Amino acid sequence: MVLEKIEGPNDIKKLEESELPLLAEEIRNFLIQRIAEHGGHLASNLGVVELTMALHLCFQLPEDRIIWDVGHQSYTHKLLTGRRDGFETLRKYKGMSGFPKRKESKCDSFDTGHSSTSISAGLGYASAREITGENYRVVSVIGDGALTGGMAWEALNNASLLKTNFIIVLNDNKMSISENVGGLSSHLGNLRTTEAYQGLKTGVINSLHKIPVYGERMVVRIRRTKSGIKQLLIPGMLFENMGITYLGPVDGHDIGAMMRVFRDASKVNGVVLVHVITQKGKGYSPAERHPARFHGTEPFAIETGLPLKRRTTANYTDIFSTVMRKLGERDQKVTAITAAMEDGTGLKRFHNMFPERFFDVGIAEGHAVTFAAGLAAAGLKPVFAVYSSFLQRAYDQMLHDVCIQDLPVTFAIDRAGLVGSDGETHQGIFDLSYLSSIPNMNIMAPKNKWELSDMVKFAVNFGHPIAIRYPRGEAYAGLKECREKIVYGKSEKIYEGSQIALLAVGSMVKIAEEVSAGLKEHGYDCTLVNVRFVQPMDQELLEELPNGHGLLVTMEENVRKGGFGEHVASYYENRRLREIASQAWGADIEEKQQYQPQILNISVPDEYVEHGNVDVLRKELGIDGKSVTDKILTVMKEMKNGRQKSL
Ligand SMILES: Cc1ncc(C[n+]2csc(CCOP(=O)(O)OP(=O)(O)O)c2C)c(N)n1
Repeated sequence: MVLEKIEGPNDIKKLEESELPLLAEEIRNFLIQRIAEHGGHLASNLGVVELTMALHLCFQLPEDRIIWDVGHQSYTHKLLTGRRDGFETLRKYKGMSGFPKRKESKCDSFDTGHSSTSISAGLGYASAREITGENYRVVSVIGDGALTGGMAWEALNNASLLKTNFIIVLNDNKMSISENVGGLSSHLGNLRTTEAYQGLKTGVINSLHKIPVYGERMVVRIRRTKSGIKQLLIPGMLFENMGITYLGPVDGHDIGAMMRVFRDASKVNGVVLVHVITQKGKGYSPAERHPARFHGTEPFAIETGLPLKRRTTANYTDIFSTVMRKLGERDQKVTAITAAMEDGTGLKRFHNMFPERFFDVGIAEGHAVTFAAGLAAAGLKPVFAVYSSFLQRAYDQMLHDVCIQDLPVTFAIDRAGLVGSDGETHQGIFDLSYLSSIPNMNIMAPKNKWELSDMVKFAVNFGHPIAIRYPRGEAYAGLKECREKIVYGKSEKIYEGSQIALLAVGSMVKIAEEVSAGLKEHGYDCTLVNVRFVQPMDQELLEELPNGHGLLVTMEENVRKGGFGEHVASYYENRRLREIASQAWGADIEEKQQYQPQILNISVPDEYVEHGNVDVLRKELGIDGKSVTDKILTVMKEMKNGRQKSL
């Protein structure tokens, strides 16, 4: 096996040229086998096998810096830097990450996961190098999908100003997760069809070189003239006009051709963009035929490409998809927006049925939100379906463009809570915090699949900014009988007990049922509240609960800071302070204070949560049913002994 000769960085350089095609084949087989077993990003990785090999052959790691945009395509890079064994634990808890991680290897220069950051980070490295006087080369590898993100263009604009030596490799496979969209994609399409251009340019320059003295000068002049012959041959040389040297297009499965271009690129002064054409899913026909399905995949059977576990139950995305279709039929004003996640967010059916009311804006979450604000200001009912962690990108747009104007935009926030194997960059554990800090933003979370449906219907006709956050995976089908009408700002009491009240947000209702059953075995009869509205909170309920409940337990799949539990705690604390401040209470203060309930916040700790199976993570973080039950029992014991825990 040639692959076994690769024990660490730069070992690939020791191979014979004739061994390289074999290595590419072995890498592909290895990736297919491991991803079929563990799941992961397949199609993007199969597409960049030769590209990664060529980079590793031309550059010196870890001295030179390679930055992978999104980072989901870095598996070959991991293999070539001595992490073959890591694939046994790929994306498992405490195992190897599916993304580049600086703490995992010196050859990973920058942690990624969200799109369109690589040019900014690479430019930062290149500029730092000028200041520190070091001599490494910097290469950012960005896909055509990631290049639709605004931040990439902010970085290109800046790069052309800074003029530092910096190589950008554009990995163009015509695909984002689904087909790439927009003007940039058409522009790249034009460039792709000009393969003849590269040959012609090289041909002209070679011939000129042969002319003594004058030829040399003409070559220099052509190279210096920004427009040069390229301008004559290619309309709209976007990159060249920005002061960025454009090289390519080059076949991304031809190692020799890429090595020649990368060596040329290393000699260019300033910023150079190498346009590499690859095929997503290359070498595995199911992935070649269905690159979107194999972008990120669960374990599958290699022979057929079919998932090992057939899904028999609906997930929340399916429920959202169905309700959007129904709403689209009923109301012409309902419009749907995605930032390059048509499949992942369940908008494909809406797209097929109402193409004129569907918008894929590219990987551009910030733009998507302001675009939705525009639609809403013009009288439509936009729904932006987005993953919780990607919406972090659009905080200001939500605040500045939607909420200040109180515009009726619905945010359908999928993958809220722990997402599992994609790890820290993708966990949706901050949305309750960032959303609840924005005035005019309303926030809901459904306990089960019927409630998600009811909430989406409620939201599109609500007339103000509103977010619904729901988790990845199977939609809870329990508690079907609890389907109280959604009333603005009101929680739902599922059952009433005494002593302990569980206030559970969304996905935690199911866990709260388990906790409640566990506590019953210890003689406690709980009240279970489905919070429904995290913002505004149900203040009437908060006033009522302390009567008869010594302990209130808030439960959420969000970090503690800025989460629901903290808001509840601060509600009672403010009430207490108000009481103290109020002269009216006079001698009653002591007595009133006794009504302050004891609160236990169950939440994700205030830290980044690494990759791993969601059930494993819940246990590790202490938010699974058993851990919560044990914590409550401990607090109850302490309360009985008269030792109250602080909030
Ligand atoms: C901010 C953000 N939004 C959405 C995503 C989800 N996402 C991951 S990869 C990807 C497509 C990237 O396409 P491209 O850059 O062309 O890479 P390819 O997979 O085609 O190699 C998307 C939309 C993300 N990672 N980050």
